[in-house]
Amino acid sequence: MATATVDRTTEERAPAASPVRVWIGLVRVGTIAMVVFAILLQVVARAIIPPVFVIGLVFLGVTPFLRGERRGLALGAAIFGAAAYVGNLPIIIDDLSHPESAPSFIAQLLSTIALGLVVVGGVAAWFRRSTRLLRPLALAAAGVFVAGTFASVAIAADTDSVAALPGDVPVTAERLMWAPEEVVIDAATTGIWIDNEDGFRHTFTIPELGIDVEVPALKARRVDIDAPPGTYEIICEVPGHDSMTGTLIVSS
Ligand SMILES: [Cu+2]
Repeated sequence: MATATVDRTTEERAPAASPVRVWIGLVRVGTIAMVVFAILLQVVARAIIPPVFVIGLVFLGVTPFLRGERRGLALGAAIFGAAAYVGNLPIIIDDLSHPESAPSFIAQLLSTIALGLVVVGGVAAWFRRSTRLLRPLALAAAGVFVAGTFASVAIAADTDSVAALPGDVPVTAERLMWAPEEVVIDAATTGIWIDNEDGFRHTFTIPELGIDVEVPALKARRVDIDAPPGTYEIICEVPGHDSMTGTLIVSS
């Protein structure tokens, strides 16, 4: 008799939230993290990145309405999140395979985990799944983010910049552009020193000369130049960096 009373009191004091509400809460955590990601990535890029801006805006707009039993909205957010992830997959895979460029690696790790929460939460809410897996899922997500962030920061700290040599001509990668866009060198030039001021990696690539230098975020690299007089195209081979074109002019 006494036990039954205690049980009922406990139940009245802490009514169990419905699984649907809990899953929708998880979707909301994911959409808020996506808004943070969108801001973070664009601060790192110091530029508006249209797809990221739109994705951030959609999640910002939907977040206040992700409450109660709105399973349809949660599922819609999940489908949008999955489409956004697949649509940006080449860029995401590239960033995640380069932990030495810590700012972009950490931002994409955040987006991967955030979209994972949105998709899992939205689908689980729609199908009214039990919340048994919620705690292990949340712990795994937090663990992967913390471990990945620490590893990336450590690897980036261990990645050295290369100093310029006398006779090098400097080129800067900044806000998805080469500066200057036209690099003029002569016989006295020994090499090109490439300084990456962006929070993500670039490649300094001159296909005609077989030059392809990997330049991690916020690091510098150099390359020897020994080319016949002429004009050569400079590009960056990182997915989404089509705006990075320049010209190397070797004068006689
Ligand atoms: Cu680039």
